[in-house]
Amino acid sequence: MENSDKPLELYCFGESGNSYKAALTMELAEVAWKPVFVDFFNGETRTPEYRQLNTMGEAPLLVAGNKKLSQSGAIQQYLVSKTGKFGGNTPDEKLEVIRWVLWDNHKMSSVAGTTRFLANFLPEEKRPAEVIDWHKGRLRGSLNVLEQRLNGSEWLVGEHITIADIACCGYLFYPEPFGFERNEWPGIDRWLTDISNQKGWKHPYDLMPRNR
Ligand SMILES: N[C@@H](CCC(=O)N[C@@H](CS)C(=O)NCC(=O)O)C(=O)O
Repeated sequence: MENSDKPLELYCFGESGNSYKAALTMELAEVAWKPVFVDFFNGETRTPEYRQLNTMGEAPLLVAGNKKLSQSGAIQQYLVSKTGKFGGNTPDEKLEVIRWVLWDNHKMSSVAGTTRFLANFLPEEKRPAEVIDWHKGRLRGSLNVLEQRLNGSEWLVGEHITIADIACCGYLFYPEPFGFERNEWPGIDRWLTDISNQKGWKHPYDLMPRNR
């Protein structure tokens, strides 16, 4: 790590599945870290102070010594490079891992996160029913891709858990309804159980602070 006697800091909040991917990667890799609460629901990511930390205005943000890194996929790759864990074993596996992380960030977590936000965290009178339904359709498309891959394969890539699994599960442990019911997707359901059986696994609401 950049500075081994100081724990890494992760700017995050409990409801953030994107933050969860970084937090869970550190937890499973047994990396020392501590959360710094981002008050997303009161607009902290839009403040000039936060934009100075992260010009992209998003959580998660990892601070490791002098290094500041945003984008969950980049943070995960950084952790792979520092720990040698969860990045795949062969050159082909490493490439597959990147392929699934990119797919997750674009097609899985962004859709799941947006749908969950619109359907649960917006004030009730502002929730756009048609937009939510449209996103739920997109989400089912992504869940289908994941289900197909996990039918007959224990993990997304190779024989062990990788950051690809940790990325793709980012939103799937949350309890709020957003169009994903575990019992409809047997392959995904089995895989989520296998992830939650990993040593050190914690639910997002037990891993990161929240203000609700
Ligand atoms: N692709 C980014 C997405 C990060 C993201 O969208 N984070 C949300 C919280 S889960 C956020 O901070 N959004 C602030 C905003 O959109 O204004 C990643 O994987 O880290």
